[in-house]
Amino acid sequence: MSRMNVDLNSVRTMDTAQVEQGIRRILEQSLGVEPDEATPGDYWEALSLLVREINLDRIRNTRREEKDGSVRRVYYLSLEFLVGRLLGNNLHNLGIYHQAEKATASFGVNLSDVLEYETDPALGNGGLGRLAACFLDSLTTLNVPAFGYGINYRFGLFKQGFVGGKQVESPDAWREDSFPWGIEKPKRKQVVRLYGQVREVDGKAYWDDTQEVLGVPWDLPVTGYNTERVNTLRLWEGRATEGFDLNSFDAGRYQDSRFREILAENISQVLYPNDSHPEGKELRLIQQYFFVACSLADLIARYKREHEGWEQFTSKVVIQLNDTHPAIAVPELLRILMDEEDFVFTKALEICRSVFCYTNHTLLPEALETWSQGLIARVLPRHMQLIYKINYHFLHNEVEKHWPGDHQMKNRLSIIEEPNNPAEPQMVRMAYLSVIGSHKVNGVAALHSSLVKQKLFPEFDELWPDKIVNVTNGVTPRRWLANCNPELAELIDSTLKSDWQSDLARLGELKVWADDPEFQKKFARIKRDNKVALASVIDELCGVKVNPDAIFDVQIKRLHEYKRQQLNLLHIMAVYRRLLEDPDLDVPHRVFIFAAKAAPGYLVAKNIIYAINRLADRVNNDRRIRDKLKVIFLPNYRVSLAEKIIPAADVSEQISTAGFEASGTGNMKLALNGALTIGTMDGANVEIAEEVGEENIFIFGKTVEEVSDLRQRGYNPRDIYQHNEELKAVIDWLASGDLSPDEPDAFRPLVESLLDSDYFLTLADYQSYSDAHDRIVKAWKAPSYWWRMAIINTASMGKFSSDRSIVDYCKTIWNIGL
Ligand code: NBY
Repeated sequence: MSRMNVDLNSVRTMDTAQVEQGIRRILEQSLGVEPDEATPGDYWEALSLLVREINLDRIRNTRREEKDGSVRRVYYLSLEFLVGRLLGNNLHNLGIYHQAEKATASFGVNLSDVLEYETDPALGNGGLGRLAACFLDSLTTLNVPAFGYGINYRFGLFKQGFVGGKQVESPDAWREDSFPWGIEKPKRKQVVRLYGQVREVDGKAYWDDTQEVLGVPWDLPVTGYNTERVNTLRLWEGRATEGFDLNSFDAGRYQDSRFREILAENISQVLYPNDSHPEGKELRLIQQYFFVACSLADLIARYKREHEGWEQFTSKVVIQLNDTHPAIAVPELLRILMDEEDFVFTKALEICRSVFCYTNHTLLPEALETWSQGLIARVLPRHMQLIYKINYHFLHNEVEKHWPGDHQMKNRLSIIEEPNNPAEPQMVRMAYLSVIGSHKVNGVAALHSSLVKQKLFPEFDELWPDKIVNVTNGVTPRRWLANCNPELAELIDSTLKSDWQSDLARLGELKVWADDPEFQKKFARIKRDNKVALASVIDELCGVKVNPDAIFDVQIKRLHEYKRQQLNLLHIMAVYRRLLEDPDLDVPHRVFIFAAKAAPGYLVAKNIIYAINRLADRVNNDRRIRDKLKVIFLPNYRVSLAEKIIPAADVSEQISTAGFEASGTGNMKLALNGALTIGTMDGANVEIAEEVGEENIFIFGKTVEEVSDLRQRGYNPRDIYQHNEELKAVIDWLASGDLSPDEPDAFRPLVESLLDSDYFLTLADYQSYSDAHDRIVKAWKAPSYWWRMAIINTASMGKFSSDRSIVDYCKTIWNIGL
């Protein structure tokens, strides 16, 4: 194969011998090992380097084709990208998975073992980071020119282990393993300025006396399915500027000269491990500004290489802000336009507003980012001035025009939040800055977007009725079905004979097979194979043997009180009690599987993990219940573990308090793989129920309206506790210390949170949840009924492809024709 102009067809038609030759060449010439001495890890590296060569050729083609500047590019700014392992995904996308399988087999190694050698880069917390990765996959697949911009953290999200059932965190130094996907691009480095002060001369602002740090990009090629395009994920790494600052060193200001180095080396060290509570630390603000400043400078330089003048900027560039984490981009672009490019304020703001758009992922008040005015003014003095300027313009022109003379409204909508107590600092509301600086704001599921309009930003929605829109999340069917569940993918291929991977709506054609006994048998067989595979993972990681014929009931997501793993826990305790009371109870065997990381500072969440682990220990070793119940908490949940759990799930727990889960995306992945959902009417569950039909999902619990009514009437969890015998018994048991004899008060934080406030209405939804589980048991007992439902679930997930989400973004937000 020629090294230039590698098109997809010439890659796809590579035969096994060519892949084999490629592996041999790299083993011998790059890694210096003989094939018969190579370890599976060496094979992983050789195959990855081979794919990297192909990708690099193809990325050059993409760049060549875009040179004429005719396209509008999407820039997706996100502090998190949970890309997952890349080799298997790339082999699938390039259409050479089977050749690679045969080639490795010819060396006597198994490709799926080889793939396990790849580190799983955990450059994100949860759904928000994984969504960004699915979107890059779909942007590329849909042939949309796009860049992802983020940070190349040295330490990803911590590794989770359990010691005596308690979560312990250890650093994830993922880059210390070999990682052939990232390519350093020193020529594209940027200088970022911090601190200093602003001088004004003749009405022009000069930001001086700054500390400088370097941002060096690492590029990860992003391949798509069945497309020539290769997009780029560009991740910035902080470095000290070259050499010491001798001036300040000579002057004896050693501290100062070291300062830049220390600062620079820390910027990209570690991902903050919170998935809902923003960390108000100076370093976090610096991380945000650092990657925003590098990315904007980089995309402006690209624009200038392709275009003369600024006229076309707004038609060639669109910048999506993934939550408010990159919101400082608004004043940064304003600063560049005004201070460096001599635009007047109103024109500069207009440009900002036509390129930025903002995605909101949460309604939780404590999750909305604010920064103290004093901190921004110290770290980014010019930006603080510009935020005031935006705010003044917004309040005194736009708000004043719509609500003349209404001072209360100005206070309500001000970017600057006045403290209740004058001793407290003024806070900058990043969400307001993002709304005011963008042309579109979107929520991530229909229900969530309507709550964004009604509860979070009602005044903005009145002022700008077309600004807030919905784009329901989606997941890439390549990673989350084709790659993680190859047997099911094959069954679908052979049944449909159409390209469902690039048009997921095609899955709908499976519905006619839902009642077919032969098809059901095949579908059920695949699920069982996947459960056998997961059972061996469980044995390996937890030392517990589980029965693959049991119901595998899974709850996999970050640990948070609003996601209500504690509700699941209470119900399992009740099931266990029922079995102890009557060990002959005619119920199917059940395995409840959890996987979740808790933010290191979130004590109640950690307490819930500890309780589940303690219960698991008790249940799994109790001979009396004869294996009818097992409880598993898999450690260190991450993308690669999700890929093993999801294909093996029978039941998907999506049980958040209504109104709190913005969308959820695990719910989509699980249903796509034929798991039945037990869920509340929250986030995208509402749309999943709509797609699969009410009879194919187990809905329970209070709706958003009922939640707010109950709160208004005054909710007292103790009333429910007193009146529900089973619930009272399990909570008393939890409080008794029986599960933790060495530490009788161990579960007090959890018990107190349930009985004293129960902010997330766990007790209020308990009975309805338990009843829904009874319906699941009943359905499981009628296999033809169960598999019919499972097949309909898979068949109905067409809407939840991230390809559909990206088409929606293109149409309603980015104004990109496809
Ligand atoms: O975004 C999640 C939502 O909870 C989920 O419902 C939705 O499906 C998903 C994609 O839209 N949000 C999320 O994952 N958020 C975070 O991970 C996160 C991370 C950092 C911070 C806040 C939230 N932070 O403030 O530092």
